[in-house]
Amino acid sequence: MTCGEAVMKLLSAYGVDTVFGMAGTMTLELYRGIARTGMRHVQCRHEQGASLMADGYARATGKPGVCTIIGGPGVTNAATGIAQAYCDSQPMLVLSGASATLTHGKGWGAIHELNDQAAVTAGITAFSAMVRDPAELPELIARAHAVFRASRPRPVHLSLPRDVLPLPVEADWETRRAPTLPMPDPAAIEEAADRLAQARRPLIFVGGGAVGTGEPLAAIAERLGAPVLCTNAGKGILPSSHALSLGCSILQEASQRSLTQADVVLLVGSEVAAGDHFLPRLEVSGDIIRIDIDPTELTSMYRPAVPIQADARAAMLALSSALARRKPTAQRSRGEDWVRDILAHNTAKMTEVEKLHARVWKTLRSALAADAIVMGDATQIVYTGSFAMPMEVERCWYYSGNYCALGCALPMAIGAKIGAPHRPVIAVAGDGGIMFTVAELATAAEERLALPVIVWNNDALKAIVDGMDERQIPRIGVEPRSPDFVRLAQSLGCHASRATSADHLAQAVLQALAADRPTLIEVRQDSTWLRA
Ligand SMILES: Cc1ncc(C[n+]2csc(CCOP(=O)(O)OP(=O)(O)O)c2C)c(N)n1
Ligand SMILES: [Mg+2]
Repeated sequence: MTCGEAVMKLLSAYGVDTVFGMAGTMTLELYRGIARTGMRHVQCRHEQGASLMADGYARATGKPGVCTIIGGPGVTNAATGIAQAYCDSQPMLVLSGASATLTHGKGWGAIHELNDQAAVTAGITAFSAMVRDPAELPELIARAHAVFRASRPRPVHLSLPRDVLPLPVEADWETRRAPTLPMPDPAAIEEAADRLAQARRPLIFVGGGAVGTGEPLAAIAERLGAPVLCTNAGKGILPSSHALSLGCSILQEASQRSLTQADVVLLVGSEVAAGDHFLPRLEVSGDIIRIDIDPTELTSMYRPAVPIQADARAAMLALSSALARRKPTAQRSRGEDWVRDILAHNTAKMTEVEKLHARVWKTLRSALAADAIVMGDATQIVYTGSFAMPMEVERCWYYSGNYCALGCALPMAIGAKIGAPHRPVIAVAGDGGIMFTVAELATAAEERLALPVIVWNNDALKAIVDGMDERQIPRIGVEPRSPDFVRLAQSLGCHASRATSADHLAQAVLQALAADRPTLIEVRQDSTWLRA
């Protein structure tokens, strides 16, 4: 067995059955391993596609997304998806090739040479290692799994030099058990329960780290009568239809104000990234109780009075039972009135363009089952969607406002559809964003994915146009000429159409979800039907 085969065999034993990649001469032995294990290999058209697909796969399945890429340009191309997964705490294993060990640091001009390749991704991974000997791999891969399963998940990058991958490996490598999760300190839970029970106006704010805490979250919110705000990553943990849900409305004024009105804020599994609220910093007036698996988050600018480092689910279950033993001051009905009031204020303040966006979301919602996954790009319609697209189920709405990389939605949706083939998945991107990764439509067509890809076309990089107009800066480089999206998609092997009415859009999405290939559906912002 070569080292390349041994690595893939070990990953297979850890449960990896799909990899996203682009082969090269330096990674040939990895492909011998892929063949040997019978893994599914999804061939991207650009390594940014591979890393973003791996990210989308991780979001849809909860399992690490794996990519196999060459060193040098493969790594620099993949960097965007790796960095996004880092920002959004997603598990991802990047296996890259590398030039021969002896050439490292010499500047001899080896093919795909990248000075200190491990360092290139060090800042966007939990760890990045250059493997020098096959014998290092069982420990490094066990360490990657420990990061994915027992801490804040983040990408891991292993560089495998072209002279290491063909080396012989005699014995079979074995998997190692993942460490247990950190449990909450009982004294801190009691203190948190005391403070929450005594609060007059408690409020709860949950992020992606709170996924999986649905039942204790609802129980705590109901016991306290506390409104629940969420970030984009936390959408659906408490269903949007719950009377205490404020949804992901943190972009909106009345929701932002609520954080200055609450006397105690329970903040769970979130760094409160600026990409979710577009402010340098949210103002929070009351005492903060924070639960986070990452101790470094607990010292950030959202400084907690009670910092609890723990697995969020374990901590929320403990907090819920501690609260069941106390009589809270706040009342459920008051909390529900407060939520109604905030949501009404938010709705009254919506702009005309947001109302157009909301019309599209309403149509999409009507065509999609509750467990459908929506992958959003950095486009204005998705910013609005964070509050205008309700979600009843967690892990269904993804918009990476934090890294905010144009082009992420299509490859993420491809990865998600491959990981969760029986669930509806759609991508929503702007006319600017779709062009970054449009080549991956060919990947989706080749994989025969029933994937609707909505392109919100306003003939502009509108978010930037608005910024320039506001500051009276001439519009430079923000009105690119788009291709004919319908013909472009068709030439890449997809179905395609342009929405002519709300009904047509809903029908087109339903058809696309049952089609034999992806379908690009263009929705023009200047459509008269949107204003009808
Ligand atoms: C990789 C990358 N480059 C640049 C930007 C800056 N940027 C943010 S939004 C935006 C405009 C996007 O245009 P489009 O996709 O058409 O969406 P719209 O704002 O028009 O809805 C740009 C250029 C970015 N977010 N990501
Ligand atoms: Mg646009």
